[in-house]
Parts: sequence; structure tokens; C-alpha cells
Amino acid sequence: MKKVFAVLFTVMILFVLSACGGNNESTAKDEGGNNEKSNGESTSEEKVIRAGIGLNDKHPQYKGLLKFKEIVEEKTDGAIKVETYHSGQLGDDRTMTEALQLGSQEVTIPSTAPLANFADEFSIFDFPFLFPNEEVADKVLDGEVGQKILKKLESKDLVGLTYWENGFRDVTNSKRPIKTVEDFKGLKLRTMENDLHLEAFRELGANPTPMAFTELFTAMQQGTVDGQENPYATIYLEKFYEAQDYVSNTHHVYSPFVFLMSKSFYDGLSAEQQQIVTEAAIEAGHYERDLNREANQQYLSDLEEEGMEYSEISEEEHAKMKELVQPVIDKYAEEIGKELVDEVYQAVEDAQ
Ligand code: KDG
Repeated sequence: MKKVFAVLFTVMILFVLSACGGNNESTAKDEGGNNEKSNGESTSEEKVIRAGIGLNDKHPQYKGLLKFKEIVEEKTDGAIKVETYHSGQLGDDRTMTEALQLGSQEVTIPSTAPLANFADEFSIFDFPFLFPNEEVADKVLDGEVGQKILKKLESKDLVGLTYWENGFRDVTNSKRPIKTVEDFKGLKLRTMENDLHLEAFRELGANPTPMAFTELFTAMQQGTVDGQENPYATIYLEKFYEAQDYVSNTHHVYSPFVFLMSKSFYDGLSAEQQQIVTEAAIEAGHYERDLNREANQQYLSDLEEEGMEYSEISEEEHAKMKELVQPVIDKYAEEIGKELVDEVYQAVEDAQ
């Protein structure tokens, strides 16, 4: 008798679960990408994109996400809704990227450095001093080799739709002005969770520690770390000046963002919807890059207005930095594959 009840209970649970279904569980689709009901009648069930980022709602990255939402909802006539979450509300870069792989979130836009933990080719874009300026970065990232590296994500249950801009990274700290390489000595610097960044700052004499962006502000406030490195926009808009006294134009890495979509969600879209979300990500990305560049120098002035002391790193000191980190670049070039790395450097040369 007990066995009968157990079987009936299991059948009931399975029925309830199948009736609920998931937010975006891919079911049978007609050619229009609409779900097919069991009787074959197609439905244009609304799809929801949960898009999360780590930066706050003041940053151009969030304004770019709102632009993406506007375009997608307009062009799909509301068939796809975009929910936007900022300030790490859905987790840090690693957590959100894993959520895309599991299908419990649809979009996130991390820096390439944390993404390199999922596909190591992305570390190439964190090679110090790879890009001389934003224009060259755009040409390489939007060109053949940049697009080829995005394709590496498909085997990781991720789709890289395009690149956005985080920007040139600069060091801040609460201990002393950084004017020369010697000034890095012993500084407890937070880096993104990326071994190349860690090793590069060790070569410069610092004492680096990897940390998710969501933990950084508290760590600076509590003195767990002395400093960090991010573009001026982030330093200003995240109010790092409340916990940091010194900023230098190290400009040691140009950081791209990667607009990531869950592959299971992307594959569940119709061909037309896939084109819409891809074109929207690209258009919103150009908008985000423009916003980020328009105010970048202004952000540095704003930081000085807020009391931060700015130090200029001379060409000679930049040359010393480049020499010190070269062994790290050589090591990662070997690990990633010299052919692909050489292709990126050739693209940088061709773009100048
Ligand atoms: O939204 C992106 C952020 O989570 C992060 O990638 C920003 O550059 C960043 C950092 O220092 O973690």
C-alpha cells in the first residue's frame, strides 16, 4: 500500500513541476521562435532577460545596459523583456557568469580579466600596455581576431555578443603617491581575480591580492587593502575617493567588457530575435564607449576636486614598468598559444 502512495506522490510532484516550467526553459519552438503548445498551436510567450553588472547605476556601463533594454523591447515589440540589475545585486562577475552557464541568468558584462577564468584566451587583453589607445582597441576587438576570441566562449555555454569599454586602468592607494616603480614596493593592492594581474603587480614590487569587485570598497575602507586599480570613471562614480588619497596615471591595462549571454537562452531565440539582441548589444556598446570617453578626463578633475592627489607617471617610469612585467607576458603568451597572441599583436600593429 505504501508503495502505491509513494508512486502516486512522485507522479503528482512531476506533474506539478512540468506544469510550472522555468522562466526561459527552452521547449519546442516553431520557426518564429514561439513556444509550441502540446496541441501544436504556437504561443508568443514573453521571454525575460535578467541582465546583471557589478558597477553601479551611475556608470556608463549601466546606461549602456538601459540602451540595450530600450532597443530590444522596442524591436521585439515587448516579446523580450529586459530586467536590469546593477551594483552586484545578482552577484560578482564569477557568480553571474556561472549563472549564465546554468541558465539562471541571461546577461552579464564582466571585464575580460575575470572572464579569463572561463576561457584563458581572454587574458591576452589584460597583457599590460597591449593597446596604445582606445581607437586601436576598438579596431582589434571589433576586428577578426577579437571576434575569433569571442567564439571561444561557445564551448563554455556562453555567447559573447560584443565588447564594451571599461577603459584604461589606473592605480589608487591610501599610503603614498606613486610616481616611480619603487613606490609600488609592499603596497597591498587589490587586483581582479586573474593570475596575470597578480603576477604583473608582484613583478612591480607590490603585494597584490585577488578580490571580487563587490568586496572592494569595504576592503579599502577597512584597510584590508591599501589600493586598487580601475579606470577614472569607476574610481569616481563608485566614490573610491572616500577611501583613497592618491591616484596615478599608470594606464597599465586597457580593460574591455564582454557582453555575455547564456548560450541556452540564446539558442532558444528565433533567428530574428538572435539578430535583434546581437545588434542591440553592438549599438548599445558604441553608445557606452562614447559615454565612457566623453567624461574620462573630467572624472580625473573630479577626483582632484574630491581631494585626491594626482601623480603623473613619466615615460621613463612607464618604460621601467613595461620591462618588469615582460616576463609575465612571455609566460602567458606561451600558455595561451603564441600563434593567437602574435595574431593579436599583429592586429594592434596594423590598427595603428
Ligand atoms: O561590472 C563589471 C565589474 O563587475 C568589474 O568587472 C569591474 O574592472 C572591474 C573590476 O575591477 O573588478
